[in-house]
Amino acid sequence: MFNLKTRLKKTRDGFVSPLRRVFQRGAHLTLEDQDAIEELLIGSDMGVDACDRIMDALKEQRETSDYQDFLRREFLELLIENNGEDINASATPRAIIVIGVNGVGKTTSIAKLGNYYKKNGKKVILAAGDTFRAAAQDQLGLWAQRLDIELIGHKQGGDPAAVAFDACTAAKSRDADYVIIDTAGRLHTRVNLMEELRKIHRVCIKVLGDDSVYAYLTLDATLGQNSLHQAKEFTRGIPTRGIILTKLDSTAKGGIVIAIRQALGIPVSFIGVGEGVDDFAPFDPAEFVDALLSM
Ligand SMILES: Nc1nc2c(ncn2[C@@H]2O[C@H](COP(=O)(O)OP(=O)(O)OP(=O)(O)O)[C@@H](O)[C@H]2O)c(=O)[nH]1
Ligand SMILES: [Mg+2]
Repeated sequence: MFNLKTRLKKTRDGFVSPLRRVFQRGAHLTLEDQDAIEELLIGSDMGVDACDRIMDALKEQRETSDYQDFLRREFLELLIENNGEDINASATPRAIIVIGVNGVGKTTSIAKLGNYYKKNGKKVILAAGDTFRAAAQDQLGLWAQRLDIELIGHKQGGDPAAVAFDACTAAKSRDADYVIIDTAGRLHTRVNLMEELRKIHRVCIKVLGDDSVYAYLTLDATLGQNSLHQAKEFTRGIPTRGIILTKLDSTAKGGIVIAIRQALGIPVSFIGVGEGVDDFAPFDPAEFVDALLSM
């Protein structure tokens, strides 16, 4: 298992350490200190609302000696409880449609998620639903082979909804727990893409029922605030249970975790902290905040 504190090094160095230095300047915060804190909070990509909330709380706080507790409490409050999925819930198979713009890490995250479920004793099937990009199926196929997980795919240019249908049907007949469906991040037009995703969703529901189909939206932590706007478009029309936040190891702006929760109202369910299949874990707010703030 990776060390989360080490993986968050960029955010710790670029955001938390400078923040700590401001708090340690003196027993009381000057106006100048407050400005510096505000600038660091905004710079972490946590969003204006979250920053305002912390600054308001800060102004009531007179002493700086317990800043560590203060930050922990404020960050955790903004992340609130994580309603991640219960992998022991009984109704299976479940279909997970992994959506998000191109390059954010969907295919890699599918391999990681499949590996995670498999390690937890679940039977998994992967579906190569990105039939648009030429190498997409091969990429997922390599992961499937390496992880010894069954892959359902058609030829390139085929109908992704047909792939999803076959995968869900296979999952049902083989008594699998999860079918995880890859999708294209880009088509000729945005409208086409959203239509295609909704069609995949409808087909899965037809085979497995309403309650057993949901999406995980993949977001790239290095893209920051910009990606949140696009995210809203993706989640329209497809029930999105959670966010898979990738590349947290590659950004100094880990505050984005807080902005996501605030802006989308969807919890971060899993985080990616590297390119390897094990560089992945369910998101635990307390563990995250502790790794961020620990000395
Ligand atoms: N550092 C780091 N790199 C990651 C992480 N997740 C994915 N990547 C890398 O991001 C790149 C893109 O990943 P893909 O999984 O191909 O992304 P995708 O969303 O499927 O891309 P398209 O299929 O083109 O839409 C690859 O080089 C991955 O290794 C992560 O958590 N950390
Ligand atoms: Mg892909």
